[in-house]
Amino acid sequence: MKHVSLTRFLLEEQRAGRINADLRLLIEVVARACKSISIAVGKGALGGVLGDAGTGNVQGEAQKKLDVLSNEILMEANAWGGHLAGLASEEMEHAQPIPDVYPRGNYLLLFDPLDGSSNIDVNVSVGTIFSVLRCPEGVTAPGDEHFLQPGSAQVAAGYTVYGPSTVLVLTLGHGTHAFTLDREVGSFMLTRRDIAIPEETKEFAINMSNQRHWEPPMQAYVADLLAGKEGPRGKDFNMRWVASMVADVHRILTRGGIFIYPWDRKDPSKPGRLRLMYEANPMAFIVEQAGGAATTGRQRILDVQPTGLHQRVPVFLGSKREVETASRYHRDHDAAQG
Ligand code: AFP
Repeated sequence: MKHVSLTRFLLEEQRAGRINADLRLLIEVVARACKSISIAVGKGALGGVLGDAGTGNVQGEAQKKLDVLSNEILMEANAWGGHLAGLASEEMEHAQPIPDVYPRGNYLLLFDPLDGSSNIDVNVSVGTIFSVLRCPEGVTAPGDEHFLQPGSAQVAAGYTVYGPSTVLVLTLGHGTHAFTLDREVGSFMLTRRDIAIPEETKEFAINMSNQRHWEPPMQAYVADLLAGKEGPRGKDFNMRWVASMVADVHRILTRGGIFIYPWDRKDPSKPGRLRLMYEANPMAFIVEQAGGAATTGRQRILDVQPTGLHQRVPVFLGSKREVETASRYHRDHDAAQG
């Protein structure tokens, strides 16, 4: 079967009037950067890029060499194209306007250059997550505040998972589609159009080691999952946890499930681990466009009004009915609290 390339897919989206030339170029540039990251990740120990970089990021986390390299690849690829006004990254404290020497465009790009870093050295799938917003009218040198738009304002979002195969998953607001990297040709080829997540599931993804730190509705919800057929859910559930969000989300896009990183009292100042702007928002857009749902347990993630570039939110995403069930435990708990 002859697959359509990402280049042709984007051209057809432009001809259909769903994207403009600048956004098409932006997605092509990000995809090319992901190819370079895939090659670097794929070299493993032979590439001299495993292990720690000996530096820390704004999150106070040790950076892996590949974190820094992936960030540099995405920054360099996007600087000269003329399609962007600014970039923001998990690895940089503040947003960066495009340097004056280059023409500026109308889009803002946010990314987690290499999500799942703790899995790099043990050869488990990692990925790149990106989100695209419009630069506000009249702003030529965007600062952090110009990026603080709700997820519903995204014009595109995607991730690339570097696993046994390298797959770019993309939404432009008209469905969610998957492109597999053909390494011989060096092109991403359309392998799944209009992905649809099953509405029901028997599989959940959560880091159970945090269980004692969760709030009561979360404890109740997971206890009912674990009670299985004999419990209130009346069915047995399976569990998966890769600890690379891109890998867990990709499994859910492929066969359904619910992914949860809830608030926990390990560090009450942080509402969970995942960042809103370049992890939760793009993944929520992708999942909703595939017929799934994404909430904080109490509100739709895409409706959250950001207050900080690196703010965190609790994340419940995946099969629509299951996300609704998990969110209902939280709403019922809050109602009972009065
Ligand atoms: P790293 O990039 O530091 O490995 O974190 C990955 C991540 O942000 C997300 O991809 C995982 O779902 C989550 O953290 C795993 O968190 P735990 O290590 O606490 O399970």
